[in-house]
Amino acid sequence: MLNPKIKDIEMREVILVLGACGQIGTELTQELREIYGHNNVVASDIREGNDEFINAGPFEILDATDRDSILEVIQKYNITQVYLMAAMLSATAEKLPQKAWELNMNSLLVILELAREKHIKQVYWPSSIAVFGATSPKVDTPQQTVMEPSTVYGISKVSGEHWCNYYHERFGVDVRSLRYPGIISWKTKPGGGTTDYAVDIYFKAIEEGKYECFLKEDTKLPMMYMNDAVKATIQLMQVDAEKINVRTSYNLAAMSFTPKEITEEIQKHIPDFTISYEPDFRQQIADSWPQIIDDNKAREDWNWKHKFDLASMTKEMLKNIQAKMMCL
Ligand code: VAH
Repeated sequence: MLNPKIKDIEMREVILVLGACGQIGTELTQELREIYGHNNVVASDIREGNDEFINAGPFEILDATDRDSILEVIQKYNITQVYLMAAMLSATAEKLPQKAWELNMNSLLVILELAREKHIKQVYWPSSIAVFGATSPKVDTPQQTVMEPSTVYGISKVSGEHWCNYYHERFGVDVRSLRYPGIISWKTKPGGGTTDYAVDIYFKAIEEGKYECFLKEDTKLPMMYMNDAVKATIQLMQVDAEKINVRTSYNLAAMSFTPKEITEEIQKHIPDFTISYEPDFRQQIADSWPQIIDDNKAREDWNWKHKFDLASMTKEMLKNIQAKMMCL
C-alpha cells in the first residue's frame, strides 16, 4: 500500500492561470485558491496585478504566447492544469485584428502543444457566443449550427474550438471549453468587450445616476453573472472526462436581456436612474450575435445549472459596488 501522503502528492493539482488579472481571471483565480489552496494556484499575467492579488499566492509575469517562459513556470511549480484566460475581446480586436489573432491563437497553440508533449495534464480555454454570426439562429441557438462569425474575436474563437477538438481527437489532450455569454462582475471591470455596457451601467447608476449606452435599447444579448461563470468553469474541469461529449466548446447560458430591461431592473432600486442611447460600432457586433442560447447539452452532460437571474444579479451588483465605494 503506497504511503497515503505520497499518493496525495501524486494526485495534487497545481494550477497555472494565464491572464489572471483580467475580468474572469481574477475571480477564477480567487475561487481556485479557495478550493485547491493558495500555494497550489499560480497566477500570471503580462503585467503585475494589484498588491492584494499579488500577495495572495504565487504570481509570475508571463506572456501567454511565450512557450519557453511558460514551460519554465510549469516545471518550476510542477503545474498539472492550465487555465488560459488571456485574450483580446471583441471590440478591441476590431481595432487591432492582427494582434488579436496572434494573442488569441498563438497562446492557445502554445498551450495545446505543451499539453501534447505531456507537460500539462488538463487545459481550460474559454470560447464565446461570439463564434455565432448573423446566419446562426438568433433564438435558442443550438450547440451545433451554422457558425459564420463576422468579428476577429469570433473568428479566433471558432478556430480555437476546432484546434481544441483536433488536439483531443488526434493526441488525446484533455482540453475543455465553454462558450461564455457576456459576463457581469463588480470586482474587476472588463476591458474591450461589446457586453461591457452591462457592467458599466451599474457603476454609473451609483456614481452618476445616469448612463449613456453604446447599444440600442432593444439589443437582447445572452449574459451571466460572474459567480455562475466561475462555477461552470471549475465544474467542467472537475467532472469525469467520460461525461464530456463536446470537445469544441459547450454552449453556456443563464439569462438574456436588453439595455431597456436592465435599466428597468436598476430603477427598482434607484428610481431616478436614467439612460440615453448613442449606438456606436459595437452595435454591429452585437447585432451579429445570438439573443438566447440553448445550453441543454451542458445541462445534460455534466448537470450545469445557473443560479443568478437579472433580478438577483442586480441586487448583488448594486450591493457590492456600493460597499466597494464605501471603502474607497
Ligand atoms: C465581449 N465579453 O464582449 C466578451 C464576450 C459574448 C461577449 O465574449 O467581447
